[in-house]
Amino acid sequence: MEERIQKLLCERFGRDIDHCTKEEIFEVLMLITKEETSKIQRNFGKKKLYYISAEFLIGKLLSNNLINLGLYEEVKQALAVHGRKLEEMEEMEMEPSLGNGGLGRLAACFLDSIATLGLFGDGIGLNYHFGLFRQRFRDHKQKEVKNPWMRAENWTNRTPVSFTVPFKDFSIQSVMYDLDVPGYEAGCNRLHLFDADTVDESIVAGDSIDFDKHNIQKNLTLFLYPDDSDDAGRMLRIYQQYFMVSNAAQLILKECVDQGYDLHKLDEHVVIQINDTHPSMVIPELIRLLTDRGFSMDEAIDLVSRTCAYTNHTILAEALETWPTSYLEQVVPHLMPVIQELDRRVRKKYTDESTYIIDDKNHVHMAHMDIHYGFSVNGVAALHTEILKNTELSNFYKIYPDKFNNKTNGITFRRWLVSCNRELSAYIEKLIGDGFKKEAKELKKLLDFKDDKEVLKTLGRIKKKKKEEFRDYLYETQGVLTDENSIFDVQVKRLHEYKRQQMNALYAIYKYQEIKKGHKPKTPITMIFGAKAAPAYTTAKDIIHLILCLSQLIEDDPEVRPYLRVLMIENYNVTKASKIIPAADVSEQISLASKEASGTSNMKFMLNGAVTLGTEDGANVEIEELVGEDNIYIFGKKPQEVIDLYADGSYSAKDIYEKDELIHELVDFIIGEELTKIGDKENLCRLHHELVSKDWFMTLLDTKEYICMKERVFQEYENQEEWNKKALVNIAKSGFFSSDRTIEQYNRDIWHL
Ligand code: DL6
Repeated sequence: MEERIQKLLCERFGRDIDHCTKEEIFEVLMLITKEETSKIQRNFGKKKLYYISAEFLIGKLLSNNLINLGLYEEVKQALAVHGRKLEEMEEMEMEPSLGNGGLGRLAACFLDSIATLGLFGDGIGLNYHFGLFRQRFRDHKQKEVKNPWMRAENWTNRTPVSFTVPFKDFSIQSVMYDLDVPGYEAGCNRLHLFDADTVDESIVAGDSIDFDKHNIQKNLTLFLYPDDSDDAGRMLRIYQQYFMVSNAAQLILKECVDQGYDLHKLDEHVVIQINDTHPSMVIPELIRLLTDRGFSMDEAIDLVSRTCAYTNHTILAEALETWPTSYLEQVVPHLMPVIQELDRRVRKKYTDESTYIIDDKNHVHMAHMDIHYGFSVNGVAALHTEILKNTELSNFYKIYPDKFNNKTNGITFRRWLVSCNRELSAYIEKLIGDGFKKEAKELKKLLDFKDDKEVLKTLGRIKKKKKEEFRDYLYETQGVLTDENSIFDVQVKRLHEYKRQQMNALYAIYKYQEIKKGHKPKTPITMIFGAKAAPAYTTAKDIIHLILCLSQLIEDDPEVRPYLRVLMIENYNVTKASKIIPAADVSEQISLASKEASGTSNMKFMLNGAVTLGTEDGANVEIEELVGEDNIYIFGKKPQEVIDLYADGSYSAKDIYEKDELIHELVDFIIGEELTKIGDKENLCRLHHELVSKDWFMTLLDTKEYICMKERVFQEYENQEEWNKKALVNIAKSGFFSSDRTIEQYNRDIWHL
């Protein structure tokens, strides 16, 4: 390996390893990894899965791919001979900006597991040039700037595959870029990312995320989730979605024809997983393409319905997409007759208007189309699927009880343990062997060490080491020095009111006031946040402002700072997740019960030995069932209580605020002198008003219980042996959340590859 690295460095840069920069070495390692991946066998089969998703949050690939190829140690040693560190080269890699949150990261974990299990399945998405914005903090506020992550030499390969995608007034010629996805000690699949040569990065002004939304040829694949607060932005999203699915549909048919398959048996050779509603237009597009090839409408609809399966990732109405027919007429008029025909058939068969595809306001409900014309509908955690069946989609469940099924999410242990926590992974391997990397349930063997004091101490030492590493990382990247001897209490996820970062901020206010009164915690507490807010989501941005103001207030207060810190990681992404999750003691999963479909960071924290403080929501429920109530802290109203509160409209934040002295005081602190002299009064007052007069996601409902439970968590942390035992039980029971298990279930129940 050493020779090979040297040879390539000399060929490309005319220098040997001792004289090359980290960037140059990274580039050569990437080329070697790509070459090695191209040598492994491609998975193949008579039937192929196409996983279509607007997001693939794949993260950096070097170490992950080296691990999967079994080359990590070899490369590490080859570099070490010259005093160079693989970790330093990894830092040179730009993280691809192809996703936003859990949905996109799930798609990436799934690709890893699909390849690892030797299943024949590729991903299809878009090659966003700037992807999701990069977050900067300025004046205690989020500022969005563009994220130019692509480099001339990168992981994707341009292919000759190209399709013509028709829009109303023009068509666009696509280009397909491929990225190899090697499984762990297994075969390889691909992620196909579509793009267009007409796209022009120079139309984005400076560092900003502003551009001409009307110039589709130039802007089509610039950004993921372009601002949709105006018509042009919404229309652009339709252009993007159609571009993605038209390419997907054309690729699928081409591959079938190339294989010599009979398209009349499409469903025997193809299964399409529609990841959330962004790819839903693949249904009418495939029907259109088949009828163009002479298929009758009846047969085309029947075939496509037996080929497509839909995953729902949210019950939030705002995230269940609907598009006005007038928009679709302006962008893809050729699709409208198909959509109208699909709707007409539904109306003919069913009387329940709530299940129609086109409603009386002329909006097309994408999820409705997926459910009627797909053969499977799945939720992403047991509770979520039950809520879909009994509440949100109950009218559909009545019609199609057999289509509904649950597939609890999972994460790949290769990235979220083996790669991001090499120390813990190595120690587990020492205790129980390395079988857990492929058979995650083998982690259960760790329970044999539950009462082994040495093992528990070692777990504590590993945690401390990961905290030290995070301390160094945060200092290098943000200039903030954390205390590795403090408790790391971590909430990292997209910023949304339902996830209730604002409730966590109220705890910070509570603790600040307690310390001011002289009630100091035994062990200092570091509250760590990481979150991006959608650029047009005002309340979410106000919550970030509150957190950053609190952070500043405490940093400047010598009385409080030794006992409490509030820190926010800037531009939270996969790379930063892989640094903070192994270092966390407490995993904050505090969404309003019934609102978080699953959550996947809860699983990553658990696997790395953090203990969950959470509500009865999403996959927290399944974590609790596995670890038992002694090894998790659950608080707050139950999902059904919350559903009932919404149904009878009886929740009143104002009542709580007016009747409860403590809550009143905490909420008013937001607009008090301490914070308004640091922050922007307008933003803080707006947030205060939102909390008191609306509080749509019921923050104040659970705040007191949350504070009590969090106090208990910090008290119990003081008994380190007992705490480490909880950590061990969490790790031992996390095997269920391997995405290998999830994918086995998708394949067994839905895909049948
Ligand atoms: O299924 C992956 C992930 C879940 O773990 C999260 O609970 C859920 O919020 C997320 N859903 C989305 C879709 N839109 N919204 N909101 O990102 O999916």
